[in-house]
Amino acid sequence: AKAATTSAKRASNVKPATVLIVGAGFAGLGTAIRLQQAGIRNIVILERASAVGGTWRDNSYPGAACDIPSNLYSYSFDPNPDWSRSFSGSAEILSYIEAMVERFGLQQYIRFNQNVTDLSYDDDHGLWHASTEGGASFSGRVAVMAQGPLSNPGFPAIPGIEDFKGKTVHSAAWDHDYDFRGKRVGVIGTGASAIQIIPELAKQAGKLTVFQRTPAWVMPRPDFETPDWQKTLFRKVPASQSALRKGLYLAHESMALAVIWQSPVTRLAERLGRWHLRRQVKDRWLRRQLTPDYRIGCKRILVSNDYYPALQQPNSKLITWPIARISENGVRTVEGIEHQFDAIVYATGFEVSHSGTPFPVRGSAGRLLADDWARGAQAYKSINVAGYPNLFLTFGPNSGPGHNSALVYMESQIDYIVKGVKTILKRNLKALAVKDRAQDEYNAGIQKRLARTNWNSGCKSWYLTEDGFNATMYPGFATQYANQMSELELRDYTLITA
Ligand code: N01
Repeated sequence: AKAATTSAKRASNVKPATVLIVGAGFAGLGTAIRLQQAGIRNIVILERASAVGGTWRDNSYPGAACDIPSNLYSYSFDPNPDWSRSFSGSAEILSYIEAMVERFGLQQYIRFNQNVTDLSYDDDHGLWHASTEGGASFSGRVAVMAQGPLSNPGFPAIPGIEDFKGKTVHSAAWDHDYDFRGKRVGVIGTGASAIQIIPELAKQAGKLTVFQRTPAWVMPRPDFETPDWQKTLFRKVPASQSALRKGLYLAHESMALAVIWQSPVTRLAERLGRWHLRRQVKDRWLRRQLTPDYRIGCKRILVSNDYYPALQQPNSKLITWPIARISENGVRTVEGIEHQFDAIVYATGFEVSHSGTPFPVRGSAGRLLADDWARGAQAYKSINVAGYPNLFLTFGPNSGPGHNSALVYMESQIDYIVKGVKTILKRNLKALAVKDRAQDEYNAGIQKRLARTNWNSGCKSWYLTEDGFNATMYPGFATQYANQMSELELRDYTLITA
């Protein structure tokens, strides 16, 4: 009774939005645009920072860029004819997002500096309530979680990290005031972020030491400046840009054959990776250190033309001995050598929560999402969770793309959310609640398909939990994902009327 009184009080304090969105990155803003286009304007977006952009605001390390071509890594409903390169840098992507906010008038919806600490469903009123760090509360009939799956920097569990007396920097929280020029710099990690940072740091650092635990598959990067005639063509004939996007989409779809499953394309892709390594690294010893020992696709495939050359600069060095600890002065490896540094860069990825969210999410009758997901995250079509009515997830369980643009998946999710909200409004529902049975059946199918994928072929990656459960990736083509999201199948939901 006490909880009901408290929630009623909270509900009376705040005028509920129709849709409450957590996060003003690509997903949250895209959702707001499509809702607005569908005539739904009572929207509130809660953003923990003081600016929009999510990943592309936070990842501003030198060399930060997208490894998916810009014409595919942008919204089909907001094409940009002016991309300066085939693979744009993070600053240009952030400008695209900022311009999108202007173009669609999204500022009115965004509440900045509102870091959500709790999201709870109130069964009595059919409302979601969000509490934020500063003590404010917001509510909405529908809640959309768009806080991003990789939004908090992750530091490895290496002993002694706190002991280091020099400068510590994480790739996802770059310190632009620190001057790396002439310094002794250690980089930990050789993933997607590291291979972009290393070539830039190699230009600045006096001495650069890279600590590699697992060598990655690195492919050539077909990056070039966009010629002016192409920008003019895209502006004058928008269909030409759509055609290029379609071509890029299909080319990436074919990559699924290499990334997700074992096929002749997998072996072809491995040959291309080995050819790239042979062409760029002549030293046999170094080549051996850089040769991956797992099937391509098991971890994220990297693309770079300047990573291998950067490792061979006279001021660079690759260390493959495992790290024993971080000391006051630098990094000590297991064979007992201490490498001394002025700065250590952690390109070690993100905190990945396989069993919850960065803040507590409470569903019907106070159930906690972290409890429901204790044995691995599960959702229906990656987007709704049984017991959490009117809640929609972007990049929820098993929606991760290994081979195609995240924005393609995002568009499918956003359009599904719009369908859900329209259904709730049109039928004047208190709630749309996915059925347990529908969620279980969906997940049984997903896990069966996952068992046969490359992600389970023996490597360690952030895609998997410690015990090998995959709640991250979607085991199929983007086209299959889009098809499953194209229809809101009402038989899989309980429709709760007011
Ligand atoms: O992080 P990661 P990331 N000792 O987790 C190493 C997206 N992204 O930031 O491979 C030593 O991939 C770890 O080693 P190992 C993309 O989805 C996209 O690079 O685990 N090393 C690895 O080398 C990507 O998948 C773009 O053995 C340790 C590295 O740190 C995701 O973000 C660009 C260690 C972490 O690699 C994450 O990428 C960048 C330890 N104790 C990122 N712990 C685009 O362009 C970890 N490592 C779209």
